[in-house]
Amino acid sequence: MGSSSGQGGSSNYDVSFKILLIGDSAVGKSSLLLTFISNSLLQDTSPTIGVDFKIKLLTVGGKKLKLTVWDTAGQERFRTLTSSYYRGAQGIILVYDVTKRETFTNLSDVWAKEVDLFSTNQNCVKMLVGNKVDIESERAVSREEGISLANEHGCLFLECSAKTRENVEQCFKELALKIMEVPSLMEEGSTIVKRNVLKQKPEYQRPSGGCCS
Ligand SMILES: Nc1nc2c(ncn2[C@@H]2O[C@H](COP(=O)(O)OP(=O)(O)OP(=O)(O)O)[C@@H](O)[C@H]2O)c(=O)[nH]1
Ligand SMILES: [Mg+2]
Repeated sequence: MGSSSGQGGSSNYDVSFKILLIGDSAVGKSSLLLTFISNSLLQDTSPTIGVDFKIKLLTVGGKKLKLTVWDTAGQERFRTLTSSYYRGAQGIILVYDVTKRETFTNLSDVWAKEVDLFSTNQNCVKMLVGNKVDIESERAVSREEGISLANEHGCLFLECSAKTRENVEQCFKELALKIMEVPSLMEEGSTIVKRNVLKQKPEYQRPSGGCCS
């Protein structure tokens, strides 16, 4: 499946959205993204330095989407760096680890506040994701608590596992579907595509064949 590199040309998709992954270090943000992008089994990841991003083309609700997913570092020393990546995001995924209570409480104490401070899109769609449900025996946050926090902050909610792939694709698809229901966000996503088409035009019109020997 088309996953990397944005060189594919804008005719390959109808809309383009920017999605941001945030949450404490080691909750599995990079793992979720890798699982979503590739078909390989969960690899060992190192903590993200600063930020990374990956591109995925997929079809949702009959539309061809280009998702640029920004994977931020959860470690506190990168916090000031991370703030600039909120700009222009249409969707934000707030991730916690269902086996580590602190990562859940930090969503209210730290991450939701960051979203309010730095998000430039008023209508931006948020999603709360509880990861690592494969280690059910170590669960420290119940599904009900997750749902209730999501309601409190007006977020969508899903529990998933980057290890078993359970619900991973759904996270991104449900978020994209919701973004597509918001007219202003949908328009933004389409504008980006139009702008790219214009940008690429001169290149397409360049005469072929060299002129110098
Ligand atoms: N059992 C299990 N382990 C997971 C899952 N997702 C991630 N992990 C493990 O958790 C550890 C941290 O995962 P990362 O994806 O690096 O975490 P992160 O949120 O990107 O961390 P930072 O980049 O520091 O913010 C790794 O050892 C992963 O293999 C999961 O669903 N189940
Ligand atoms: Mg990471």
